[in-house]
Amino acid sequence: MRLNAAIAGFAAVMALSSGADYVPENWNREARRKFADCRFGIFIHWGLYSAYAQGEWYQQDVCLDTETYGRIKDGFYPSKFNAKEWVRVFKDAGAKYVTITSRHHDGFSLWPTKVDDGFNISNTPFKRDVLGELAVACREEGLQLNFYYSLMDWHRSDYPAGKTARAVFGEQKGDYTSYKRFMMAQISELIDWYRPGVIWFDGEWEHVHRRSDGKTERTLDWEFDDIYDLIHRKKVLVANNNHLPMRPKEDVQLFERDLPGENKTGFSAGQTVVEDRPIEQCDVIQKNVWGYRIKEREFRSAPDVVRLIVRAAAKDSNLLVNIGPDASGRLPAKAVEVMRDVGVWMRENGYAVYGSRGGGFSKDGGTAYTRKHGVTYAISWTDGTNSMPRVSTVKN
Ligand code: FHN
Repeated sequence: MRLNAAIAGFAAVMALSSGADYVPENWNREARRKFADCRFGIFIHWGLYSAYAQGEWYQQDVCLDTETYGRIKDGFYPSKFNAKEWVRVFKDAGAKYVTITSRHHDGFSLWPTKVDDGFNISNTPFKRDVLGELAVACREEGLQLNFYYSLMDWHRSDYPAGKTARAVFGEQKGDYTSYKRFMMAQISELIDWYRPGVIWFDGEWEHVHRRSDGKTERTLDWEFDDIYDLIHRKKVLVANNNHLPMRPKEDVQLFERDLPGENKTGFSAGQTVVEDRPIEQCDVIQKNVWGYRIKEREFRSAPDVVRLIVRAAAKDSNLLVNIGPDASGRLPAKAVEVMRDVGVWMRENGYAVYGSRGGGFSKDGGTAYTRKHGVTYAISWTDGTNSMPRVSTVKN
């Protein structure tokens, strides 16, 4: 008897911890639906790495230890940062939300967090609360604000180093209980202070290894149930860019630089599409880099970005397009120009995109279909040209 009860109890704990019996509440379903309706958001990769102007992986690329890398903090003064101006550009482009790197892999926080060792914006000469200013500007313009949050870390001694962090720390066992406590305290601050719509995780993959037989092996149990439950208790959605199949408690399925169901980047091999959750594809406007890179000359054109938006919409997905501001806090001029032209198209044709659901593609791939309120829209373009897509209504 007792053994059976113990086995049943154990099974229940297992089920709970894997989230298999998770049932989303009404607020959660509603927030997912609203998120899917947005269809277009702006991703911002901005942090201390922007000062090095070599992309967001610079510290790891050149194997800088945390002390050396962090020295640039004392010279970080983005004098041109103006949250209102940023948000005006995003809104004019037709974006409905903004997702910013609150803390990327380098471990630097863009808000005056009280729970770290001082590696945050309040300890730079700039001192201002970047996320706070952005939250106010987004609220004023009616844009949702979401926070990217890196799980992996190249700064803290309690982080159990995975395959990329070893380039910075060498072997580092860390103390995950302490690191998780820190992350949960930061996430609480982010939600309580700024009320984001989504916490967008990244970096779990540094502890996932794909074996030659295709199976995955994990070197860290992140204990996501505790983290996800905290976020859900505060009525915020969870997204995890882990390049893996969805967990029940994850609210948004993410595809990095890929349309759902495709695997052009090599990131999406292990991912499948689930029916009941919104999808988001993130992609870059610069070439192959998310953070600011001073030598960057190649930017996507406005028609290219619009095609990304409509192709994502045809696959029932939002598009989150990334811009990397520079160390002064300015958005690259070319990105601003492209966004302005995207906005012109969205103002005229956005009715076929916002609030729509995916309708797939024509056989030749040159037309994307979206559906909304019983109407099907065909959005067509000619490959090999730089023309904007045209929208028409499909007669049933
Ligand atoms: O390593 C990051 C990268 O810097 C960037 O943040 C992208 C955005 O999706 N995610 C990671 C790579 O998967």
